[in-house]
This record gives sequence, C-alpha cells and structure tokens, in this order.
Amino acid sequence: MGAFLRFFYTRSKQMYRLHCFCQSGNSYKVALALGCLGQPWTAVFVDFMNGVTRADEWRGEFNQMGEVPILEDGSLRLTQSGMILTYLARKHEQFGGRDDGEQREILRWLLFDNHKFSSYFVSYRFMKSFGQTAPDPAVMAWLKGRIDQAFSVVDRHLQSHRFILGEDPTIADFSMCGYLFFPEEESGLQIEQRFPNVRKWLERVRALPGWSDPYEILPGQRCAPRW
Ligand SMILES: N[C@@H](CCC(=O)N[C@@H](CS)C(=O)NCC(=O)O)C(=O)O
Repeated sequence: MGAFLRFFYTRSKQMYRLHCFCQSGNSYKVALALGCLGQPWTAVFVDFMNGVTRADEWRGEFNQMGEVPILEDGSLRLTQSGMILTYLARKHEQFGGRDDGEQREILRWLLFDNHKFSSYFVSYRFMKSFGQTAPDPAVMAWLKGRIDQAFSVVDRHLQSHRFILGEDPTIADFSMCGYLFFPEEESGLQIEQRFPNVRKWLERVRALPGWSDPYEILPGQRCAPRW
C-alpha cells in the first residue's frame, strides 16, 4: 500500500466512534462539538431504552458508571461529556478558550451545566416522556422549580453575552444547549417562550457551521412522549 493510501486507511480506521442513542442530549453535546469541529465520526448505537447500560457486562466492558456518551479515539475510550468536550477542544485547538482564565470559566459553566442546568431538565424530560410509570406531580413540581432557577441564571447571563463566554462559541455552549434542540413537547416546559435570551442564544448556536438536529445525527428509534 502506498503512503498516500495508507494515510487515508489509517485515518478512516481512527475515525471517532461515539457510543450514543438518539434521545441522549449528553451524547448530542459531543456530536455537536464534532460537527462544529468538522470531525467525521461514526455512531455505535447503545440500546439504552431496553436497559443495555444497566447490564454488568456492558458496564464492565464500556463504562463502570453505566452512562453514555462514550467517545473512542483510536484505543482511547473517554466518558463524561464535559471531559470529552475538553479533550476535543484541546486536541483540535478550537472552542476551548484562549487562555487560563477562559478555560477556568468554561470549567465553571460545565460544572454548573452538569449539576443544575442540563441535569434537572434531563430528569424532568425523562420522566415526562420516557418513564415507565406516570411521573409523580410533587417530584415534577420540585424539579421545575430547580429548572426555573437554573434557566433564570443563564437567561440573565445571556442578556449581555452572545455565547456563554462572550463573543465566540466554546464547548460550554455545546454542553449547555445539549437538551434544548429536542422537540419542546418532550419536556413541555416552553423554555424558548419563557427565557427569551436563551432562545436568541439557541438561534446563534443553530446558525454555527456544523450544527445538526439531534434526531438527524444520533442513532435509534424516536418515540412519542409517554405522559
Ligand atoms: N454527566 C454525564 C451524564 C451522562 C448521562 O447521564 N447519560 C445518560 C444518557 S443521556 C445515561 O447514560 N444515564 C444512565 C443512568 O443514569 O443510569 C455526562 O455528561 O456524560
């Protein structure tokens, strides 16, 4: 094999592999980053809805935490979307902040996102749309209160920022928008109506080269909201 062909063969063999499924906004965070970085990737479907990630065998082989996304880069296997996004930003020298101060600021928002902004929204949407039993109204009311607080913080911040850090998009944006391009009926929370600065920010993210709709790029069967 000539050097030229070998280069392409090696490249295609090492294409990123993203273990994911189409309802997973945490997977979408990584898929969106790869798209905006112009990096080709291939999906490895994880049958989350049928309990694959709860099996000891799956956990033993792929992720002891029982979670997706998982990103494979050659022999490297990475988990936790925030860590994966940081890895990609550093590797491709884009979207990762220009100096130590910006990198710290990105980490601050990634932590806020994982603890509060995506996190409470994820639980609410899951119970409303994909849970096996009808959601408990008291739990949903509590979650909605937490969601409203976290989204108010971000909406206020975005009054004076085009993207989370300022003028330019970073992985903090990819992380925080991860659940907000799914159909509104899945949460029923009317986020864009109630938080106008979040809506304008999402329009800016949607306009980025490389953006795609989650249900167009992630594998698996779409299902109608259950409750
Ligand atoms: N902090 C993790 C959260 C990952 C996560 O919760 N993924 C969901 C799918 S979107 C999952 O696999 N959940 C399994 C579980 O909670 O048991 C990340 O950002 O990657």
